[in-house]
Amino acid sequence: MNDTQRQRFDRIFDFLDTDGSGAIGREDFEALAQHILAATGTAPNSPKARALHDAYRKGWEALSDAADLDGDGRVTRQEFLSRIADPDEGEHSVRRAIDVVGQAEFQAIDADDDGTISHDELQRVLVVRGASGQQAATAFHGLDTDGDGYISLNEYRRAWESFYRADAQDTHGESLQAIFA
Ligand SMILES: [Ca+2]
Ligand SMILES: [Ca+2]
Ligand SMILES: [Ca+2]
Repeated sequence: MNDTQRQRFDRIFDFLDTDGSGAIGREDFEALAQHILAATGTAPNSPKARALHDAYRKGWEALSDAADLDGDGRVTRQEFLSRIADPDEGEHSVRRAIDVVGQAEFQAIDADDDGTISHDELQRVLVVRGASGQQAATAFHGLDTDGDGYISLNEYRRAWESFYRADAQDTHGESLQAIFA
């Protein structure tokens, strides 16, 4: 992996290790689900909230299947980095786990369930996470690659793929950095 990829993978790890304990556990995924529910104002017992919790639980299972190499129920930074750069794109890959979480996150941010993320929907979440209105606007325009004023699930996923590749021209991936700021 190159230096940019290493930095990004470290950042993804730090994002997932919500309590900064140095290892990702089931409780971190529960905390992530709680954070996104709070940031989007989703009612805790709604079907949408339950679906989100399910998705994060599946994400954790996929991550631990892929990267908990010593089977102790935690994924350390070393375990994470050794597996995320693996080209295996199968069912039990770190990327698959993050894709599951990313899709759940997309659905949570899509507050009105119209299948797209509007500028207001993204801004609400990013501002709760500490971004300025300007940073949120920049992130939105970077993610809305076809410029139709909405972020589709495909646009969101392409940004992730670009973030992973970390090549020279990945302005889309850069936009995701606002989410991990
Ligand atoms: Ca482990
Ligand atoms: Ca929407
Ligand atoms: Ca769009």
